Amino acid sequence: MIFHPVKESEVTIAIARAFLNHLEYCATSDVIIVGGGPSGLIGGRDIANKGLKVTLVERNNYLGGGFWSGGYFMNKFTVRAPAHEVLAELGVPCSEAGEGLYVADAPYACSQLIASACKSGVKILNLTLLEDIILREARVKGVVINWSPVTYLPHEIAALDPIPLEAKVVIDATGHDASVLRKLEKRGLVKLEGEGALCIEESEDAIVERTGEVYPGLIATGMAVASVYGLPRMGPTFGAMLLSGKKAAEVALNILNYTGIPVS
Ligand code: 48H
Repeated sequence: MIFHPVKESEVTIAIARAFLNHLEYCATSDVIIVGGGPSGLIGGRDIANKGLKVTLVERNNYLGGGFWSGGYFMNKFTVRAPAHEVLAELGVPCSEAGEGLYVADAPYACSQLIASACKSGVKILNLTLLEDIILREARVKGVVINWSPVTYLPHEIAALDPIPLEAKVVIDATGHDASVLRKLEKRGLVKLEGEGALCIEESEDAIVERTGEVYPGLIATGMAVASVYGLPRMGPTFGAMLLSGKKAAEVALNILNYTGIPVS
């Protein structure tokens, strides 16, 4: 026998206990990130690296969002300087494809980014859909989540109530969907302009510049920022996603400092 003998029930109990601890940890976070694409992963990593409690909610079973491929069916992506410095920091090789333009391997970059977020201490709830938000005293105070597959089943079969998770700050990193912001929009609390047409030159700077708090307690990052302000999209160049995520982390840390909300 190569492997140590264990009873089948021990396997189930080990998983159930570990998940219960995990969920209990995620129930109160300093920051909840919704969306596990490039902006959410890097933002979460930077915040967790400061010792804060970060939970990342992702509706898919896998993390990475649109970062697994560059565009069309091609698994290479580009960044413009200075975002190549973030790739270097993640240990992702890239080559110069033109002046200030770098190309890298998407699966390599995506897996390194996921690993760095996990190593920093970000706790992941995958297969988990943001269903609603917690709103109190005109401030976003957390999210309401459910198991993703439930939403694809008829209501008669899956009348399953969601559960709330509290946080001091929530970051909408849900990309083109802007899923968290839409929960505020449907209550008339923010207005979303909708994404503009593609213009690489303008979009990347604009997205990083406009990354910030859109409503008390809610920060927008990545492509969600384009949906709020009607900014152009940029196709398969990802530098703005990385720098926007980093800026969202700075904004979150700032909010936690200036509001004096104690961090865990
Ligand atoms: C839980 C959810 C929910 C929900 C969505 O799309 P992403 O990769 O987002 P960004 O902004 O980090 O990066 C955008 C980039 O991938 C891209 O699309 C670019 C650069 N496009 C340019 C262009 O011109 O098209 O990741 C968002 C993640 C995904 O994994 C979703 O599954 C997840 O958010 N998500 N998770 N609950 N309600 N909605």
